[in-house]
Amino acid sequence: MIKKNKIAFITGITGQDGSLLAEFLLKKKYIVHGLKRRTSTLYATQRLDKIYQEKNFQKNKTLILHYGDVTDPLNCSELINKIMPDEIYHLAAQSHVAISHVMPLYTTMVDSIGALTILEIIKNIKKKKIKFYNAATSEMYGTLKGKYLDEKTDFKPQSPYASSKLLSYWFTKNYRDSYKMFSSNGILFNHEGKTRGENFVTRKITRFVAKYNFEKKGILYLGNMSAKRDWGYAPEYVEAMWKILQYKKADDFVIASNKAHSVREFVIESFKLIGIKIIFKGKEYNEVGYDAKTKKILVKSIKYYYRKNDVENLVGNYSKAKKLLNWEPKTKFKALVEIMIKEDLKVYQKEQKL
Ligand code: NAP
Ligand code: F7E
Repeated sequence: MIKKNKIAFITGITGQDGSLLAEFLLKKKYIVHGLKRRTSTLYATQRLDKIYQEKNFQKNKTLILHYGDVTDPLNCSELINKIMPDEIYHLAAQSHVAISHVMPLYTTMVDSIGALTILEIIKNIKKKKIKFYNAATSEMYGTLKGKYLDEKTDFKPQSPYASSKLLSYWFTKNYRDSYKMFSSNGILFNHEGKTRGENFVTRKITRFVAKYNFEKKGILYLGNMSAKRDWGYAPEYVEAMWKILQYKKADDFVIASNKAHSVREFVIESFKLIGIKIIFKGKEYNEVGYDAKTKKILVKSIKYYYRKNDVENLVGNYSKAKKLLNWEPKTKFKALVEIMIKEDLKVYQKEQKL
């Protein structure tokens, strides 16, 4: 008997995780369909360039992109009914916490109603049991000082992003319990990599440091440098998403590294890689980081980048994923910073040639 390739549908395929997941699933011989939004330039599909070589209408294609938007139920329904995937990875989101304070309604439309829309579509499909992965987040916990957060910890969201993701988490759980659907939540802690969005703090730092390495000018303006995050390496986290849907039953899993580091530590490690020792002095809005050798100020904390009700500290506990999914993070904090700095040094040089 010929074994048929599995079919996956990824919302948010143009994002950091969606593009990495597409690459991962293609290696596993999946046929991958992805939802992309209409944009005025083709820049949005840049992260897929490496794996997207052929034209969309060619036969035997393994990566197929479709125009759509998770706030458009008719479009999503038509696509899912046509594609009839085995697995849906729902990653589409307005994923920036600070921006969710500026656009709370839009964030909720995309992050909560988007998930509900897809769950409803799957519920109404009777001829196939489609598995559903929901991209939940550690932000749902809020600040719980000194705790290793796991699947049993209570949630206390502190932003429209976190609240809207919590709603998507509950919808995913409700549909599993009420309709016996295979719908699982991955509660992923921060994960970064070479293609991390440029306005998340890690990439903002590594891009600045790479540029500084060549230009030797400028100041890196940041917000709360005392905030601590449990940072992992994104390619390992998308493998966890896949493992969650291969598990024998639908469930919720924390995916983390079990270690937290401050934004300040991330800055120090990044500059170290270009041979600069940074020393910090001052507090909050008056904090600066300067080059130990030249005494030049290279980093400044400013009020503008401070968030309302920022989550101060997040550190996970991935024991359940280790036990049931045989998943463990491999890349440690310093190695992650090095991967990102090396990439941004290359990116800078490439950009200069354009
Ligand atoms: P990302 O880089 O911001 O990507 C978000 C994706 O969603 C992009 O493809 C974006 O399309 C798409 N999107 C946004 N609004 C949409 C809409 N209305 N309809 C269709 N697509 C839409 O996020 P990420 O870092 O890859 O994260 C993936 C998912 O995991 C998100 O749900 C995020 O909230 C969640 N998460 C991320 C982390 C993390 O540390 N990375 C941790 C926990 C959870 P465009 O390219 O057109 O903007
Ligand atoms: O902020 C502080 C900021 O924006 C991390 C998303 O993928 O992970 C991500 O959300 C920390 C915060 O990520 C700047 O206040 C200081 O305390 O890189 P971030 P995030 O908010 O943790 C979670 C798990 C998700 O689910 C989200 O989708 O860094 N910080 N100065 C700054 N942050 C930014 N962005 N820019 C600054 O200048």
